Amino acid sequence: MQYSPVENQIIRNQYGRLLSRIVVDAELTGVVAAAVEELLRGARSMLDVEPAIMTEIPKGSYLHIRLIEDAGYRRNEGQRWKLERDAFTLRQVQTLEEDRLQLIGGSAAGVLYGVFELLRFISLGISPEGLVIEECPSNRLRMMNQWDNADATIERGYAGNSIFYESGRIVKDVSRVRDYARLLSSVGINGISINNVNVHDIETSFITDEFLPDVARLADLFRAYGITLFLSINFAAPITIGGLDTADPLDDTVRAWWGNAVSRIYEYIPDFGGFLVKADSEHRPGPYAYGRDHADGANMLAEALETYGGIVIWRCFVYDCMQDWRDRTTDRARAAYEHFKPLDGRFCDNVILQIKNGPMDFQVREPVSPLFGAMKDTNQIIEYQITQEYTGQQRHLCYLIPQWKRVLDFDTQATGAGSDVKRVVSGSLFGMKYSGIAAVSNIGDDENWTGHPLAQANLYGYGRLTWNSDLTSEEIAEEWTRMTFGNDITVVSTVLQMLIQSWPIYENYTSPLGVGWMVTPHYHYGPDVDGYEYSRWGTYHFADRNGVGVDRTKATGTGYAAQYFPPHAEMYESLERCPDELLLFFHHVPYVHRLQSGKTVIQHIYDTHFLGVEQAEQLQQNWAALSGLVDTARYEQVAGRLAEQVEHAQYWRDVINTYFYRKSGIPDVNGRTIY
Ligand code: GCW
Repeated sequence: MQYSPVENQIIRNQYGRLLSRIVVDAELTGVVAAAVEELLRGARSMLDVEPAIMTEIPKGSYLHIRLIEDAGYRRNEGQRWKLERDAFTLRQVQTLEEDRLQLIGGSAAGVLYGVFELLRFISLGISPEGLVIEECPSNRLRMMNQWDNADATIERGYAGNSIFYESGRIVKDVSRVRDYARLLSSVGINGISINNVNVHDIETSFITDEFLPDVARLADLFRAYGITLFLSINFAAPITIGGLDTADPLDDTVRAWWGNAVSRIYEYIPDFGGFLVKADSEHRPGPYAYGRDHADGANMLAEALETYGGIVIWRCFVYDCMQDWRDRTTDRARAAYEHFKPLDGRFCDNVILQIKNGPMDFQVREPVSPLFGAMKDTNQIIEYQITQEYTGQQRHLCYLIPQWKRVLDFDTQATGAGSDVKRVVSGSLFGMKYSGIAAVSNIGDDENWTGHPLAQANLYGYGRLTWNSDLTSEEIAEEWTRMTFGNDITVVSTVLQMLIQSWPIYENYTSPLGVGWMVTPHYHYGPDVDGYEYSRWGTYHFADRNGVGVDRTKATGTGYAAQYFPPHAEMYESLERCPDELLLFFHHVPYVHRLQSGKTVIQHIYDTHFLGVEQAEQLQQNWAALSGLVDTARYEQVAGRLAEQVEHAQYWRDVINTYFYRKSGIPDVNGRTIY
């Protein structure tokens, strides 16, 4: 959204002609007004034209914006999450008399998305000649989750403080939030929950008259960009702020309390999206305290919201966080499936389960959650983490789109071949009413939004992938790079390559072969191999002098592997067929176990850790070669982060290698320095 001036004269003239006159066949209010304003901003800046907005069709070249079926959508609020309403077409119509670019949106939001597509094309230098684009998003709900707290801190935030809050209140000056809404809508995001899923004291009151006027201000702002506002709620709110002595979901007074709370919210925000709920997870209150289950809890809220078209998004990140490390029968990876699979079919229509990727947490490498595909009668969406909690905290470069794509492309085999996760979450596999993707945001009030300037690619890419799950990681990275740094071929190819290589590089020098963790407890940044080994969090690697890894087989381990459909269950169960990259997630093996790659586990650990550091150094050198080709401010920011990454990768390498050398006593065959 820099809208840098277009350098290619042909492209500039073509679009300059078309955009000098814009006919808008729709009321210039709300989302359409925001779309047109954005278009003007882009046209001025990229093409140096001042478009004339007209209602009559002119002669010659022009852009024609039309909105079809908006009335229908407005009449029926239930249509809000329909895919078709976000669709748009963009095509050039050339005859002897006219040269027209035509943008037709299926709703005001469709017009907005079409405008952003057009701006993207201009900025990427894609000619309007013969353009025929028909776009409809892959997913209905394209959600952003803020983990922002009212005190302006952000849980797992690595880019400064919150742009939403200051000193316990919603900010007065919302200009930054408006820019954020623009950013999000430019990549098709259509829902946002504005507060942390860990709902603390102040945020519990967001659903009261004290805060609702302010929440409504934000809802107004997001609405103008086609984004629906949600709140995370505290399941114990009836006690904490309602003065009741229970939050039992089957208690009539509790149900009435939520009914009132919800009707009050809709007085302020008529198109309020609904609630995001973290319950019975990491000490958050929930239905278990009353002997009820997650369906009871979610359905109670769903019934309150139903009259208004609201929905409940209920998180499946439920596990025993007070586990005894000596208890080898409990397995955190199994937890979500065990808690939720038996409830399939019991949730109201307007409940959606939000399933975290992966089954443990947001580690650098995990298998896909076996819950995908396992619930045929339940709305479900996947949860990604854009903020890099376990992937370098925006100090290390880690482009996450390839990781997310692997998950979306995973064939669960739930109904035979072709049961990809992307079809589960898009709702097409089981014909679900609600479906989609959610992710935890990576932005804060840093001037560049994401701390690491290149981490913006993850925010951008998340939206693009969610809009169109068939885009490749490379396509997304290239779009972002060119729109961010211009079309210089050296810059584009270097940044593109850096992004694409970054996730495997990060994996190389951190925890090996899918075993995960080995991070400093609580902070999750640096290496601490045994940091969580004897803790209550259920995150162990079981390294001893002979071997390492978690036995999750059915035959001898925790049985987790059996949660998958065949043939995955058998593949993960088998020591020979389990993919190397996940070996230690599924098996406990001797250090001398030979991987499919031919290397022993211990040699693989040494090799990848030495290699990872060399690769990080290479990233630094590649970037250094762009000195003078990228503006100084961004050049230096990235260079600074890469220097830290290299130093820190060396630290990871030495800690991990030394740990395993000391445990195993097996030297590196190449005799490199291990301490
Ligand atoms: O990964 C863990 C984080 C917590 C987070 C939790 C969750 C919001 O360390 O900070 O809490 O996941 O997803 O609920």
